[in-house]
Amino acid sequence: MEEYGIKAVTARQIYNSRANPTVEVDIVLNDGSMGRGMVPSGASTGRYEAVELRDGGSHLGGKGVQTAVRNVRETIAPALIGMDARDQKAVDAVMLELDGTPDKSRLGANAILACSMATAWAAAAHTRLPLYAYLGGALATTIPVPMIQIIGGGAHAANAIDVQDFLVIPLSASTFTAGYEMAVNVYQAAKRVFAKKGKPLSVADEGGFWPSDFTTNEEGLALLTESIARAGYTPGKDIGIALDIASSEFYDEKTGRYRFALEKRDFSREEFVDLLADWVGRYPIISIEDGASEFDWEGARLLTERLGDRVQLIGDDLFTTNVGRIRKGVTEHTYNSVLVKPNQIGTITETFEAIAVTKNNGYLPVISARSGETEDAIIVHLAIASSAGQLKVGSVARSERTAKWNEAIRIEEALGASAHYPSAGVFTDAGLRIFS
Ligand code: 2PG
Ligand code: MG
Repeated sequence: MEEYGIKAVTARQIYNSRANPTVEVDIVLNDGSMGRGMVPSGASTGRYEAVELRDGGSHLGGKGVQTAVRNVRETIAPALIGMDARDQKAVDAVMLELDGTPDKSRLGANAILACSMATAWAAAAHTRLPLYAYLGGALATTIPVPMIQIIGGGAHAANAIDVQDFLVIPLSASTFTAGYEMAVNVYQAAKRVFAKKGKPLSVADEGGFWPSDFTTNEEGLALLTESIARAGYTPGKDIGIALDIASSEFYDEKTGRYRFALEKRDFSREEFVDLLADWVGRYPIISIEDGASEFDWEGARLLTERLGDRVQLIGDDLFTTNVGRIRKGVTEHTYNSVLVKPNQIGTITETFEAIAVTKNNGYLPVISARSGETEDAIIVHLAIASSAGQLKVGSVARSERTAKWNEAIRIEEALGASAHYPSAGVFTDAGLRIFS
């Protein structure tokens, strides 16, 4: 028996950071090497994401994943046993074939991804390499620039405000660890700014502050800019602001209008583009995600025409880590960046394909966690293995978030002088005029 052969596949239902069930898979190889995959889950999910299979019914609010677990045990495991764990592509291909649907709705993308992740971890353990080095090779030394949430709204804060994420990106740090420290300082400063303004302090799903008592969405921008300054940094020079508008959540497909419920205001696509451009003119915003709805390609194109030379425009719901959709974006000059979430597509192989297509077309990949997370830190390894350059994980608080950030600190230390941290170069090398 070959030592790298898959010997056992075990699946179970565990729970994520939002107390929802999710799939966990352990894969053991003949030599005893073990890998574990734990699947994350979104709240503001895109319509075109691969299907997360949930049991339905009344038990656990219908969110159980026992069907997906059973699919691993009964259908996937028998097919994977005996396969070479080092052949990630073959393992993923077998699962795609077993599933046979374009959206992985038969077996569930959660069942498939857990096995795909576990295979990668097990093979890395077998080769005695850290996962990033196993997947990426000796030259995979780029530590990603972090995009870190300070205020969490939208679907992650019961829609207390409409905009979902107010984030910071360090621009003047020369290492990941130093950049991360800057974000930590901003987080602590934001805590003081909230207190000074008499705002109650609680946290949203990804560890950022919950926007209680806000009267406008713009208030989040003002508060964040003030927090950056209070932490001792120059907004726009040391630290840039990123927004995830997650606008699909408040876009009305029938009327084609964007509605800020908090402000009781709604906008045509042109007006919404105007609003975002106005914000970019008045705040140090260098990145905007889902500034247009996943159903509004024209709005996304308009936004790109308007801001695409100086702001990173990320498609999350619009692209759903789907190569076909990313290619459509490129052809139609829509956005200039892609949010990459393994569970939007369902295998490690397809995740890497999405990153490759993104880069080959001159778009910027941003590897991302989900709002419902686990202690698994695989996305850090995927970001480094693929030299993606950027990573979005949520805030600097809560252990499912720090599990990732702390792993990046460790890897930067382990790589020592070989570590490459692109800092603001990730944007300027792509031709974005973020400092003008
Ligand atoms: C997003 C993610 C992470 P969710 O929209 O980018 O912030 O949220 O996982 O809920 O889709
Ligand atoms: Mg998003």
